[in-house]
Amino acid sequence: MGVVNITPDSFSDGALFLEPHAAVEHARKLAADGADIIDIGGESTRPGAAPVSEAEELQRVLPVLGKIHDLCVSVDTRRPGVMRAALEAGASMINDVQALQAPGALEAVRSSRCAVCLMHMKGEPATMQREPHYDDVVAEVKEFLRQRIAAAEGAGIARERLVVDPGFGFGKTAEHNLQLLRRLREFGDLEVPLMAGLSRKSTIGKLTGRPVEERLAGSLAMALLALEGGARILRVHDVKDTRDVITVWQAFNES
Ligand code: 8Y7
Repeated sequence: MGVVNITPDSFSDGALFLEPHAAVEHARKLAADGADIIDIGGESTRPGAAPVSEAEELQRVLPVLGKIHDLCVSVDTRRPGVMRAALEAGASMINDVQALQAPGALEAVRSSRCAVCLMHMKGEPATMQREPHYDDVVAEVKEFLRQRIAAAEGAGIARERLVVDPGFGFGKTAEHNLQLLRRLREFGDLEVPLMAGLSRKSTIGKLTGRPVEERLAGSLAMALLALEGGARILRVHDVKDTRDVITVWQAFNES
């Protein structure tokens, strides 16, 4: 999954793709580089990011979606209104960092046949990195995801449509993120495909001392570790390089 942020303040590529034309071009490049899914988002969930109105979010996402509906597009949103509009405009997947907890979100995706990513986040984006605490991060994240799978199924969303994601960096310290990565295999118990987003994240910065534009090697190491832990969708900025990691890993695993 290749990331296209249509925001003025993303930490990884802020404002690079705010113009619809630039975003479309970048999406096409990521697809050509080997992304199976393009994830587009119009709201930055970075701590301290400026809030975005629903109208503004729609205005960022829809013009881009309209020009790439030949691709498999995921829309990163927490808003039911944006989910509905995106699905109407041809989105194949909804990637919700709030796991369809907003009132009306389950209903917004139910009648579609889209895939859904249910991600774990502790707290709210603005404050989630203020001393997050867990007794057992893996058990707690897993239990949350188990409950959200049940909520989705209960609302009539077939299990076959679901993907889960532990939400690296969303209300987690570097140590929490490493613990999740070490024990990623345990998420296999949930029996839905696992997605992981570690690309360029601050844990890599913390470990290597590198600024965001120098985190490619760290991101590729994380990608390989996530694959080894059972992740089957990697949400990344550097598609071409991550593809090579996947190719090598797949060859290694051929008996
Ligand atoms: C993730 C994500 C972000 C992630 C899923 C960033 C929208 C921060 N991270 N969605 N979104 N998983 N499913 O660093 O890890 O790209 S935004």
